[in-house]
Order: sequence, then structure tokens, then C-alpha cells
Amino acid sequence: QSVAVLGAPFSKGQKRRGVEHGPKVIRDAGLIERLSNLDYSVHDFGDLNFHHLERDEPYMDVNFPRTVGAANKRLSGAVSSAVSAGHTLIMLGGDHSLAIGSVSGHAQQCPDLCLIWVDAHADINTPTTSPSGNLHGLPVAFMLKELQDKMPDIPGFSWTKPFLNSRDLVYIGLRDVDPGEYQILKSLGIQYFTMRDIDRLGIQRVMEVTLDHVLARKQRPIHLSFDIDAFDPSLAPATGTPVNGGLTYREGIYIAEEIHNTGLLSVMDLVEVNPVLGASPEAVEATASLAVDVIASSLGQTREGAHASMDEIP
Ligand code: DIR
Ligand code: MN
Ligand code: MN
Ligand code: MN
Repeated sequence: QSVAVLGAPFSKGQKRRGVEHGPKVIRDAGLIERLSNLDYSVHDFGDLNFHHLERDEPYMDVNFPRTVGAANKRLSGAVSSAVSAGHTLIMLGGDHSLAIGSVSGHAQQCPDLCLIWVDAHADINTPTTSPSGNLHGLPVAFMLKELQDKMPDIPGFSWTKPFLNSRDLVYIGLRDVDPGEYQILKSLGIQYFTMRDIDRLGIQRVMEVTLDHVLARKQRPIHLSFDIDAFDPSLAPATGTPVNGGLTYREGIYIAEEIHNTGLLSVMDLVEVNPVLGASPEAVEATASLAVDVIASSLGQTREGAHASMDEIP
């Protein structure tokens, strides 16, 4: 079993600087060593290089469309090659606009993938509904076939076409959904679990329904797109758009463990860790170390330990 790690130091999908340093702080928190301890052969592909575009005027109200489009095109190719080489891939962001490239590159190799989106936000705005003009609030809208008519030809994105059916997507952790996003979620009948749903049902039931929703018809590769702001800001303070009332540590780890237990995790994004926004070095370290814990659990680290069989008791 081999795991590839790919850094994507990119921040132009939103306006706060610092999220491009996410890959570095997550590596510094010991990611590679933790994955090696899980008995994977770990291939660290390093960080992608993204080019700075001099002229990149907004399109409608969307900021840096060509810069974000070009970065995602590059990421898409890198993800596609890593998956075709047989690796399970961990993509370290960077902001969440990177999911456009990550999921589309994954879909090139695995057209029947499903998408589990763990986030405080739905990231399904269109250029018309976006209140911010930040592309990290739009990635899912680029992917969904059902939104094709709502998405204009944004400069920088001619390389990608919608590839995902809305029934193959589930959200977990929502608590800050824009009005236009709510309309889309409802009109497409997308399966989602808000923090209130987690309060009502418990995370065990939420994961049961989530995995049943995407896997009941057939077993298929899972793309897990994990925005660190899904966690409560007390646990993950170093992020650009924190929202109170997020996942507990145990809920986040349980989500990751259940996804590992399917045996179907194929690509995971871990995005929106922004070390510049931590109030102290400790706040940054806590956020990065939480990111490492979620990744390790998604790849099979267990709370009962990884022990040899019972007949080997010393
Ligand atoms: C908001 C915030 N929905 C927007 N989105 C964020 O800008 O479209 N996503 N922060 O992670
Ligand atoms: Mn997000
Ligand atoms: Mn978010
Ligand atoms: Mn396992």
C-alpha cells in the first residue's frame, strides 16, 4: 500500500494571505513520519509550483479567475498521475478552491468516484450567488453536472467540465450556508448533515447514512475533501473563516475512521490551514497537529492501537 503526499501552496481562492503555508506546517507537525508508522510506503511529491499571473481582472464578481484556474489545471494533472500510478493521495492545501483540480484530476482516473465534503461551508456558490467573490466558496459548483447551466464560462477554467452527479455528494458539518447555496442544496436534493443534524442523530448515524448514500448502489472510490474549518474554532483556530459550533475532536476522528474502514478512500484533501491566522505558535501547532491526526485516522490509525495478532503476546 502506498500513499502519496502532494502540497499545493496556493491562496488566491480567498483574500487572506498565509494559507499557502499550509503544506509546510502540516509537514512540520510530523505527517510523513506518522504515515510511515502506519506501514505505508510514503511518497512525498513535494509542493507544486504555481505561477503568478500579472493581469487577472475579476470576472463578474469572481476574483483571480485565471490564477485559480491555472493552478487547478496543474493540480488536476498531478492528482491524475498520482492516482493512475496506484497511490492513495493526500493533497495538502492551500485554500479550498484547490478541490476543483483535485477532484477533477481524481475523476479523470475514477469517473465513478463519490465525494464526501466535510466543511462548515457548502462551497457551492455560483458567480451569481457568491457574496464574497472568493473562488474557495465555489468549487462544488464547477463539478456538478446539474449546475452546468448556472455556471458561465469563467476565464481560466475552459480545461474542466462538470463530471459529478449531485446524488454522489454528501456534506458533513455545515453551519454557514449562503442563501443561494441553500436554494441549490434544496433544489438538487443534495444529502447534507449540518451540525444540528449531528447534534440530533449523533455522528455514528450520520456516517452510517452518509456511507449508505454513496456506497449502497455500488462500491466506488471515495474522495474526501476535508476543510479544517469543519472543526470547532477552539480546536482549529488557524483558519480563514472559522465558525463557532463545529465538530469535536472525536466527531472529526470518527468521520475519518469510518471512511478508512470502507477501504475505499482514494484521494483526500486537507485544506484551509492558515498559520498566519493563529493567535500564537501554539494555536498554529494545534491546528496543524489536528490536520495530521485526521489524515492519519483516514489512513487507518486506530484508537485501539495497531497490534499484532493475539498469538504473539510476549
Ligand atoms: C462563503 C464562505 N460561503 C463564500 N466560504 C468559505 O465566500 O462563498 N468556504 N469560507 O470555506
Ligand atoms: Mn471549504
Ligand atoms: Mn469552510
Ligand atoms: Mn486498515
